[in-house]
Amino acid sequence: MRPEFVLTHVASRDTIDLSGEWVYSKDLYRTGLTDINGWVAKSRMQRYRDINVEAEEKKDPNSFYEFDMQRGPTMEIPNAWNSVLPELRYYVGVIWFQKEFDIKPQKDRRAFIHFEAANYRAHVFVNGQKAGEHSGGFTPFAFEITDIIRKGKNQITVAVDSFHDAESIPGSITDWDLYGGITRTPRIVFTPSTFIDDAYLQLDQNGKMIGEVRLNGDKKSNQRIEVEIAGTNKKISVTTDAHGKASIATDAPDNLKRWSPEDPHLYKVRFKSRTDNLDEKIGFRTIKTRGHEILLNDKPVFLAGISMHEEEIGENPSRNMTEAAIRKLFSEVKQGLNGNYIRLSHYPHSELASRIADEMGILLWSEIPVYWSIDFLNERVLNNAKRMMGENIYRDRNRASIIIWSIANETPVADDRNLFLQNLARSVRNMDPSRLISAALLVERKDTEKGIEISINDPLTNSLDILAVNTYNGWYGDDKLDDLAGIIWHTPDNRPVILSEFGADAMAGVHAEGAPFKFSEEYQAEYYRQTLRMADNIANLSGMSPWILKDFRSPRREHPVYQNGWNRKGLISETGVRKQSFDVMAEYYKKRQSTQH
Ligand code: GCB
Repeated sequence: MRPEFVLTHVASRDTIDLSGEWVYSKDLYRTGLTDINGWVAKSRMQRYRDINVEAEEKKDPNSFYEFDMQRGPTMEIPNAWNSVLPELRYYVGVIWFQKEFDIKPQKDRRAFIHFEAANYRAHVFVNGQKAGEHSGGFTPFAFEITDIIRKGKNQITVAVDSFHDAESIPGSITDWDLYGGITRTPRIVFTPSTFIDDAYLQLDQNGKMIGEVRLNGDKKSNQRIEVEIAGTNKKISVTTDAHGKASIATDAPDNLKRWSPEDPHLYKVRFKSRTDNLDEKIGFRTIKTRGHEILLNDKPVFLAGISMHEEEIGENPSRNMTEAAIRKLFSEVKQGLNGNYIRLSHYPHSELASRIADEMGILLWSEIPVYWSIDFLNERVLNNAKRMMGENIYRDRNRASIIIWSIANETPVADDRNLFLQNLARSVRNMDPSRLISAALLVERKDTEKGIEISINDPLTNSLDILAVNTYNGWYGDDKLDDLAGIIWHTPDNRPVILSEFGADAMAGVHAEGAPFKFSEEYQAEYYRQTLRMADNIANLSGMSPWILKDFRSPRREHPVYQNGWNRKGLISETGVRKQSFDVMAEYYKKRQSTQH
């Protein structure tokens, strides 16, 4: 499941950042990709051709084109097109993007085109030639273009298709915005001809240092690799095998300072080979479970968290998550809510987000969008899911902040689904045995003479380290807020349980004078108070990530007074205004903190 090119810490490489203005062209019927009969597209439609249409038209009066990727409108990249123009708000289909860039050739240097993310499928062409294709909207991909590039002007063209078909992950209906486009940074990346493609170093669950280095190129085998951890006197030296791989398994340096939310210490780590060096900043911590407890550096930790979509604060977000935008949201969690944990929902967020969490001392859950219903019987879908997890894991396995890989959200129990997810869990454990595996599960509810009883009855639990559940009593369904504190939860004591979601909509500024009504801030705040009373009665609860930090765009939410395309379960509004429930959570976590020490 390892991507062909990992390009660990790609931003530290010699790169050309392709962010900025790109020309674009809509192509609802995909005529630039295929003809009406499914054959190769008509040449007058092929947006990726290595030509200047205006010049061609001048040269030959009989020339005929139905596109022009030089004189078209432009769009700022990275960006989701849905927010850029009102007519693209609900556009689902292909948009072509093109940009030119200059290259000075250098001997013995390889070149790649790398995208941090494009939603959902990307067809990539360089100088008129196909470089590759990728599906999955939230993980990076790269293609080698060493033999396609030329001296001087080069041209890159990408068809981004936001349509989700029967094999897509997620499927076609979600509770978040469609957000098509090149949503994270695209780059040209240069490397030596044999380079360090993949390098990681972490502590395993027992505090031993483990890692791996992979070289790519002609001279990959039998090279000495040295790893330096600045400020320690540890010397690690390993040699690559015939596949260019070297594994690390050694004692941690004496006095190694452990990374934690209270003291997020990062070491400068340098991986050195004869042909290439790679610099990383890495925190070292252990994460494991003991019975119902989660142990961070061998001490029980309560995950005081919140869920978050990848959407910046503002009236018209476009998934353009700059460093400042991420820091603003993360500070609301760490400083505002007194939290130590974020559920990055419902898909892998950017590499930058997990790097900033490393720096700020925030624990993370990262998941792929195996969400609601997908085709669990289809082996290609399973392979897609494994590949996506791989792209996330190989990108982020140096991040101390990430402690949980989650494989699914609210997938109804059924044989096909169980087999699919058990298989996926095994694959994740093989790829990364040092972290914990979870999934957001549905619960079983029974009304008995004792009252409302909730239990987790899911065969998947045996494959998981942490049981996470989403619960919405008091918002969805008929339960009253007064019922919540009395709900009886049955949880196993051999595994930690966390509440991966609970929440209620409220529109900031809407207040109830008398009895709280749904969508008022008072109702949401009371919902939080009562749900927290319920949570305090759940034996062995090890953490929570209420739904959600900020109101977010969702085409499913169209109440004309309160929603208008926004899911309003945020503790802050889309423009960052804190609702009453924000203070309820902040107080709760403050109290939790003071009882933990
Ligand atoms: C859920 C989903 C989440 C939704 C949320 C809601 O259970 O996991 O994606 O947005 O409920 O607001 O209903």
